[in-house]
Amino acid sequence: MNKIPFSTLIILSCMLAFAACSETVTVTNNPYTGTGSVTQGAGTTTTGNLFPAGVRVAALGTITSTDNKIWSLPADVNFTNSSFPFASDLYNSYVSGHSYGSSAAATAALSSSSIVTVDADGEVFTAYVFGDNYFEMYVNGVPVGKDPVPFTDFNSCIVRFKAKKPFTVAVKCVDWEENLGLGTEVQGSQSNHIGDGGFVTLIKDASGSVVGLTDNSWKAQTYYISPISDLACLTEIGSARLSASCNSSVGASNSYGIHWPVPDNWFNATFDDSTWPTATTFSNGTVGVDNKSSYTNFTDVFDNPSKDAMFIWSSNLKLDNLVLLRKKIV
Ligand SMILES: [Ca+2]
Ligand SMILES: [Ca+2]
Ligand SMILES: [Ca+2]
Ligand SMILES: [Ca+2]
Repeated sequence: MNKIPFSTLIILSCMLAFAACSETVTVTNNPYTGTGSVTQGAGTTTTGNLFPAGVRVAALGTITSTDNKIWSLPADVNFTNSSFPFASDLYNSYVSGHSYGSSAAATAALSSSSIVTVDADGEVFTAYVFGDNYFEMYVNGVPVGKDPVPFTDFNSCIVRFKAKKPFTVAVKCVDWEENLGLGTEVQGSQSNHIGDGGFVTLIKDASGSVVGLTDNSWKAQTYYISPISDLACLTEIGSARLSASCNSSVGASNSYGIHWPVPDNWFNATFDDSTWPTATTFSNGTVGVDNKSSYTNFTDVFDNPSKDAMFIWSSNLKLDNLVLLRKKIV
């Protein structure tokens, strides 16, 4: 048998597998002029896996920036904090019987103990939620529900709370990462695939009327951007932390991350979000939910023709990995 050059073998194996051959990116050492803290390369794992049953490893870690600050990866979360309640399931393949076929079936299965009291004399509101990948929701500063599946497989949730209007919904959203600090995950032959985020909710009152939904009237601020292969691609206009000019096709083992401290009281009703950017909306196709039962079983709530909740995020669905959302429901 004739010898075949190794490079030819790689190309042949890519073609045979119908998989994309690995892309690479060169990391450029330009100066950073923004307000964040800069890290480079991978972080240190501190918790090996928050959810061992999951498809992807949902680890936690830390990383030190060039200004000598320590940052949590992918974010500080309350997943193991027993005082922060888990949301109920719309669709959760990890709990037997909880992959509901409709919002009505999921709602019918709820117990009254899942209702979190914000105002004792309030009415019961129901929020339907799909988050890519993880969320923690507050109402007037009270934790009302966290995502029971931090990374994948994709799930969806119901959050119920007793409150009085107006109330402020605040959500911490995390686009999780397998390669801590690098903002990437393994996909096919690509070891530094850049994952994306996305969050959608629709909120009904006790009578079933829609009182809130995600759209571009929400506020959205990013606190962690990664991967960045050239620090000169980042700009800021006012409080907006912009990365539209950055490479978002593939990451690298020596790419950069940008981090900002999360304000202590960001979830309270009194927090001033007036300077935050407004949320950007994204289509179902861009977020990529059209083939996910955890979304498509519930289009009666998420894609209601007259009250269509939109996927929202900060301005960069791929590179912004820790995003805080806020909206006052009146
Ligand atoms: Ca999830
Ligand atoms: Ca994701
Ligand atoms: Ca929708
Ligand atoms: Ca991402």
